[in-house]
Amino acid sequence: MNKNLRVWVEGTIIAAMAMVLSFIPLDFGPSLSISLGQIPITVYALRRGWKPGLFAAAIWGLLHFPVGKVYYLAVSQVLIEYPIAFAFAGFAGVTAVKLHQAIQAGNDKQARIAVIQGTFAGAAARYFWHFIAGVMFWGAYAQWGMSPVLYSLVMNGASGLLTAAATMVAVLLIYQMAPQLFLPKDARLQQPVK
Ligand code: 218
Repeated sequence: MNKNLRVWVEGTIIAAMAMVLSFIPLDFGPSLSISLGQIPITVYALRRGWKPGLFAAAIWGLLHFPVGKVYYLAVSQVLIEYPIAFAFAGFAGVTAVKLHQAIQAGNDKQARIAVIQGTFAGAAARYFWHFIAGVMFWGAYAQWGMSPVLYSLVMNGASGLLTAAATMVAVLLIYQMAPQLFLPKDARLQQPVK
């Protein structure tokens, strides 16, 4: 298969896997949740880099519409929370080159650090947008007399950290079991290390 096409096809399969994982109910009310779909997206972004990562994550966000899994408060809120916020999960791939170099150099510790950093980058980039949407649109849900900013920070901060923690555990296990998954034979992120 054409190399480019292979990357895109992998991305759409990953997006579908992420959408299936999103059906595992780990929601605690409308504002707090653990998002397991972040796991395959993070693996893929670390394997293929952040650009394909953004693509796969955006497809994951868009898939929420046909399956009817969208929290709707306003058109602009939906645009921020689905195409934009989800796409930003692909930024887990910012450490892909570092990870590939570490695996090629046999530096296991450096590889794990790259996995952890990428995982947090993806979760932080995504939940930043949920935080913004939370301040703008979810203030009416604020509990315990919190201001909209504090409520959004607490809820999206907790959701982001829980999601990052679950993703980190899963992706480190996947790395331990199958490190070659993160270093495809047709990788074009960088020249092979001489
Ligand atoms: C304070 C607050 N509450 C709820 C939301 C909506 N939100 C948060 C995180 C993730 C998602 C995507 C679907 O799980 C949504 C819609 C918010 N942004 N802020």
